Order: sequence, then C-alpha cells, then structure tokens
Amino acid sequence: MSLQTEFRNILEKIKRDHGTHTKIAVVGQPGAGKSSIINALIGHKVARTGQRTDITRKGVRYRYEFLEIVDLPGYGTTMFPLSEWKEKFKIHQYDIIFFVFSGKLTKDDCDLFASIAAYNKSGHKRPLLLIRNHCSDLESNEEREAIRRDIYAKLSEGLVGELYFVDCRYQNGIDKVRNEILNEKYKDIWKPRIINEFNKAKNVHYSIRTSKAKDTVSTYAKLAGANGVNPFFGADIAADIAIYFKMFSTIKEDFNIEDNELEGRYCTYPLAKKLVELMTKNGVLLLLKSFGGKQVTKSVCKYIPFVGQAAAAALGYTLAKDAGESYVNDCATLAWQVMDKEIENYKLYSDLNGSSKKPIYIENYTLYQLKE
Ligand SMILES: Nc1nc2c(ncn2[C@@H]2O[C@H](COP(=O)(O)OP(=O)(O)O)[C@@H](O)[C@H]2O)c(=O)[nH]1
Ligand SMILES: [Mg+2]
Repeated sequence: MSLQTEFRNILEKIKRDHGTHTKIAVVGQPGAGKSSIINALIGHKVARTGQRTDITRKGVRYRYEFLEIVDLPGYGTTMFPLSEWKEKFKIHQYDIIFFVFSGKLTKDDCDLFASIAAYNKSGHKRPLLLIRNHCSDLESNEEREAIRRDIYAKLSEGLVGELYFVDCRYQNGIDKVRNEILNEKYKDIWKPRIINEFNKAKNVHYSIRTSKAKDTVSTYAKLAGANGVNPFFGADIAADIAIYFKMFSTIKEDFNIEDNELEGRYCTYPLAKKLVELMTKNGVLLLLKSFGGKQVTKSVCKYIPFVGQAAAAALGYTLAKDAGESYVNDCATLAWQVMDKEIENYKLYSDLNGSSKKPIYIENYTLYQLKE
C-alpha cells in the first residue's frame, strides 16, 4: 500500500474514532442531575435518571444537532474514585465541559477543576459551563450569590466558566443553556482537536519510518564495508553500484514510497524528481561523488587507484552510510510533505456516522453507545 493511501486511511480512522462533532462531556457527582439535564436540553427522555443510572460503567452518547453530548457516570463512587474516573473517561478528548452540581462542592470537584485547567494550558481551551441544578430549592438571590462566590473561589487559576442556574423538574433556565450550546461559535470547535490528532499521527508515522530506514542504511553500510564496495576504485562499477540501488530501493520501501508514484502522483514535489534521478546509474554516481570526493581527498588520495583492504572497507562503509543517510533524509522529507498535503486536503466534514457501531435512530435524535 502506498504511503499516500496508508496515511489517508490513518486520517480516516482518526476522524471515525474522534468524531467530527462538537463533543460535550457532562460531568459531576452522582445524582447531580447530569442525565436529567441532557433530557431537558434534548427535549426527550433519552437518558435514564435516578439512582440506578450510576451503576453504568460507561458514558452514553447522544447526538443533538451538531453536538454529541456524552452522559458520563458520576465520580467519587466506589466504582469510580476520581482518579480512576479521569483515567477511564479522559475528558480532555471533549470540546466543551458541562459541570453539573446541585449541592456542596467536594474536594473531587476542585481536583477536577485543576485537571481541566491543566489540560487547557497544554492544549486548546475547552469552554466550561457551570450548571447549578435544583435551583427551585434556592429561595433567595442571596443564596445564588453565595453559590456563585463559592464556585468562583474554587475554580482553579486560569479557568473561566459561566454559571447557569437551572431546574430540571420545572425546566427553569434550560433554554438559556440550550441557546448557548447551539451557538454557531461551537460548530467547528472540534477542528483543532482532529487536526492535532492528524499531526500527531504524522509525527509518529515519520519517526517510525525514518528509524526503520536508518536501520536499513546501517545494514547496507556494513555490507558495503565488509565487501570493500567502492564504485570509484573497484574494477566493476556496475557491480559496486548495485548495492546502492538495493539500499535505496529498500529505503523507499521503508517509507512506502513506490517508484511509479515518484513519476506519477508525487511528480510535482521537487524531491520526487531528485529521487527519480537516483534511480539511474549517473544519478547515483553523482551523489556518491559528492560524498566520495571528500573522502578521497581527505584520506586516501595518495593510494588511488590501489586502495588498501582496510581503507577500502572504511571508505565503502562511510560512503554507503553518508549516501544512505542523505537518501533517508530526502525520502523522509518527501513523506512529510506528502502527509502534510494529505492533512491540508482532507475533507473534514462528512456524513453523520462518526461511530463504528450502528447508531440507533429514535425520532429526531440518535443514540450511540460508547465503545468501552
Ligand atoms: N427536585 C429535582 N429533582 C431533580 C432535578 N434534577 C434531577 N432530579 C432528580 O435527581 C435524581 C438524579 O438525577 P440524575 O439526572 O439521574 O442524576 P445524575 O446521576 O447526575 O445523572 C433523579 O431522581 C432526578 O429525577 C431537579 O432540578 N429538581
Ligand atoms: Mg446519570
């Protein structure tokens, strides 16, 4: 499979796994009203509410307009102490965080704020919505003010979030939250998240392939050394040069760069032209001269054309290593440029199906089960 196709498949998989929707994580203690708020926002009873829901070990996704809202189990339970919960649900993979609470804030809540603040520092900033549920229990403005002061005092430094007062039983305040999350500004908020994953994949691919190709160079350089291969001094240039062709061709394989692609779909890249030239005897000789020339003047010019056995071995090794490394650099740069172009041209928008599991359609919303 060619590099381009292989990388395109990688991007496709990332897009499938990460989803091209604005992902909202609904987080909070058990019983805070996370599932109830989802039902209120969507306008249908899709999520199970009540005590039993926190027996669930996984998050459940709901598709709503351009959003994917994920109902996560509460933390601070025996099943999910906060540290395990964080490990399992990795909230930094979400684009917006809904923090739902209905009573006193705990140490876990503060610890979670600190984690969100840390994620924001290292990556893109996730909007945080603070949602105080059960607000019909609040009798006076003073009570609301006290709640406001308390939560803002507990938010970690650098963390900002708007506070909403809602009540799921009476549907109070829900419209305001819904208007906020359906705001156009959140529509493409997932893009940097996916592009970031694409770039990570490019880096990984680049380093794996480059390190494989470097091993190839090392193998062939040893071989060239052991055989005293040296196209300038050897009797048979054609035979000596064959090992270079083999090395270059293996390096190309290491990068999944195919010969016909260099003259075909990659032909507009300047490096492709160079690599095509290196498929000819003259091209290879020219490259070798650029390295060999230095070696010759430096160490063995006195002995031309009779190079001692040891000198020939050393020279053969160094020449093959230098030429090989330069070839690896060229292939790596071309591979990098090809992958860059793939990312640039990648169609991020596509059909609704971002999940590997079959969605269940219920009226006008779609229910997905998260992969464990
Ligand atoms: N009185 C009142 N009860 C609520 C409100 N929101 C949720 N509940 C109830 O609180 C319980 C826990 O809610 P649930 O949404 O399951 O919480 P979760 O564990 O955070 O998902 C359920 O029995 C809900 O019916 C509210 O605003 N007022
Ligand atoms: Mg729930």
